[in-house]
Amino acid sequence: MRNAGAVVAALLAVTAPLGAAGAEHTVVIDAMTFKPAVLTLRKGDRVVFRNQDLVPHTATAQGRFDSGVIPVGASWSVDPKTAGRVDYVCLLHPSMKAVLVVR
Ligand SMILES: [Cu+2]
Repeated sequence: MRNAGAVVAALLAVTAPLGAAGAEHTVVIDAMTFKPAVLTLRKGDRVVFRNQDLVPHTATAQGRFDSGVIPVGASWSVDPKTAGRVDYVCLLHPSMKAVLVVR
């Protein structure tokens, strides 16, 4: 593909962190599972939830964050500001559970 380099550059520009703040982590949602099931990050890092499954999902931590419905092929991000263990689920499929460990 002639324009592959330009496409990659554009994608990097979109996903690069703003400013000198935190790193960016990705949680892939696929096969009714959050991967990784446990993700450790630092305060201010960004977590991008990318729905690569065949059905919509949410990433919801009561009292902390709620993505709302993430359509198939879409993503949503959050920047946890306080340290601690954050258990989250998919509201549409309560058996889907995972954890963010914010240091
Ligand atoms: Cu779900």
